[in-house]
Amino acid sequence: MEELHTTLTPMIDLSRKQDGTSDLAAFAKDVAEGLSLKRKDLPSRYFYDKKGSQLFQQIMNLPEYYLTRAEHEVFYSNKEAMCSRFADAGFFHLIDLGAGDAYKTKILLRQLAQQNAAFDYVPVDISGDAMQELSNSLQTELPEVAVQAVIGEYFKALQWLQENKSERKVVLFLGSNIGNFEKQDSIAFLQSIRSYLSTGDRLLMGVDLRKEPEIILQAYDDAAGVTAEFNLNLLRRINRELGGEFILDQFRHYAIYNPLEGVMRSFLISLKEQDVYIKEIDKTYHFKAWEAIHTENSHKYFIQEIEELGKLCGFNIETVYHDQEKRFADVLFTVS
Ligand code: AVJ
Repeated sequence: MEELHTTLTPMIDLSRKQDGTSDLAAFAKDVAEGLSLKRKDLPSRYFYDKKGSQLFQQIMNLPEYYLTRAEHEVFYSNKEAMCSRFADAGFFHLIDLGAGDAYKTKILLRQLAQQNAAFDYVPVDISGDAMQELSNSLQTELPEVAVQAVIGEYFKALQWLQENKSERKVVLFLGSNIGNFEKQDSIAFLQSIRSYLSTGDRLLMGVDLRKEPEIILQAYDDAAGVTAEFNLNLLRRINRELGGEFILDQFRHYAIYNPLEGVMRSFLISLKEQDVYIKEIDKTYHFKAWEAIHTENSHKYFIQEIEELGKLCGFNIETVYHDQEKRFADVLFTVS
């Protein structure tokens, strides 16, 4: 297949909402719902405003946050094997859900380019800025790779791909992002992904594995306090975008690991009894002293759990790739 690499393909922007509601209205609704619960709860997807994304970049470079380095090692030490699998049946679309800066995926892209594999790269991300930056950086670093960036939510992007691209697909869902979902939601998420794929397609999913509790705990409660900042930034975002009146130093970050369930949970705890007004919602929320807001779950898995999860959703394990210490796995599934 001949590709014209000098042609700049415009990015596909699926981020505009069809139903007339704004992102801000959805944020306000979710915050209002979450803070009205008996056990207060805020969705972790709202961590990632500009400041939050920067803090997450910092987290990935922390000595305690082993996940990113471990997955990088998995990719680096298995790139030949992974890429020859991907490319074993002709042309494919490499679809990167939540691509961001594609730091890890670039290892595969370089390998695939070196192998002269027939593919194009379809990074998907809700951040238009990130997709523009990634397209530009790939244009200089790997001009031989055809790139079609998509701005939008995962399922909108997958639906667009299903309707517009008939060729084989390899979907990447990296970085233990699956770990943020509750069990039921992870099943629904993977079943949805499966519904946009066909026999012969593949999924490569990055998962953090069960390990010594102290190691996990430190990854979410680092000495420099960056994770605490990241968690508290959610309140800062509510203040800025919704006119909230949270006083940040009247809350603290608290993280705890449950080894029975394999779940790392993060909270913001009110240090005293207080009322917090949020202008955009026009409501005041009461906090008792030591009352918590649950902000995030990060699941750690046994490979057997991942195998069962895959089976429930129409995926069979083809290969499990590990780092040397078996802290992290990238699991290659085929569509069953
Ligand atoms: C981006 C969801 C994989 O759960 O490890 C890092 C986010 N939260 N430190 C994770 C996160 C606190 C991260 N994921």
